[in-house]
Amino acid sequence: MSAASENSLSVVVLAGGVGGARLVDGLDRVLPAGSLTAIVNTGDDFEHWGLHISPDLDTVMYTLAGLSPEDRGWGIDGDTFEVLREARRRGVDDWFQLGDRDLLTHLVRTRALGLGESLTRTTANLCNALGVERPILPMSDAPCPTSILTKSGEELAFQEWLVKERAAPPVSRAQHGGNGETTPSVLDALKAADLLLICPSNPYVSIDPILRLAGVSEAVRRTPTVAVSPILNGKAVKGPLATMISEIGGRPPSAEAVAIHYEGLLDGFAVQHGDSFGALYPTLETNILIQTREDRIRFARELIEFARNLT
Ligand code: FO1
Repeated sequence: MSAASENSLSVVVLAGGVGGARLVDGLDRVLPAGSLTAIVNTGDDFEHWGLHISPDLDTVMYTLAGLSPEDRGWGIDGDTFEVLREARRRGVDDWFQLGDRDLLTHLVRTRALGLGESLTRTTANLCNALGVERPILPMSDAPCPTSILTKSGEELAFQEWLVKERAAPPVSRAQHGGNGETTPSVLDALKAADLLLICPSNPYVSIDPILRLAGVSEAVRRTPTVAVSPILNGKAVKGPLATMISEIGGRPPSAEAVAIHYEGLLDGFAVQHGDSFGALYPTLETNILIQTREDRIRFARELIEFARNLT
């Protein structure tokens, strides 16, 4: 990496939901103002109750605002579910749990998008209202819906597969729709980046949707890039990734399997103690479980130090 000091490093993070949000939160507390940008997956976005829901953008936004529940990761801590209860009572779709306070985010977003505002601008306004100062950029302003092709040949919208079907149908592959375009804000952030970090998010449904957009993988190849493994000692911290690696990748879940998926893109990799596998690039082997705020800050410091020392 260039001789840029920690103080002047421009860091761009590619992030999915909960794992991404936790790493961004740690970095947010360690890096100086103006040096961190999160590019967030919108492949999970969908319409529900006529509202535009952006689960990953909201998870990162609520986490940086200090509003995320520690246990669940998504939604707002302490939220109530009166509207959901009423939906259930009236026989309205209730498989996706929207909290009462969380609902306001989707209402405001849907109204703004309906008035022709971009998702980038709408997200910035939602973040400002919650006091979140770091830029959170949607990967695209255009719809890029992820769908899951199951082994039985069915195609399910991502949230239907994940939440409604509880990720039960075995997966043949993830499909990424849309026009493949990112945004000028994303391209500017990538151009200015001294360091790219790939969060401990699901490679198939959180990171690949970002990497496939025009100009992104080229930026990853020209910029020092470090990924953090979303698999720790053979298990995913959250979600269906371990099973997906077996089903899509055809190998047992491991940090190495994730590194193979990112082949040709990485200059460094952070793995859990005991998960090193003789990679050809430097590996940071430490405690990468970042559930508590203390762990997020400790790990963010270790990761930045590691990345700065890459040659
Ligand atoms: N995940 C669930 O498993 N069940 C839910 O009912 C659910 C509701 C929900 C509401 C708002 C939101 O922003 C996220 C929500 N999530 C829910 C999480 C989310 O859909 C997924 O974890 C992400 O898409 C994966 O990154």
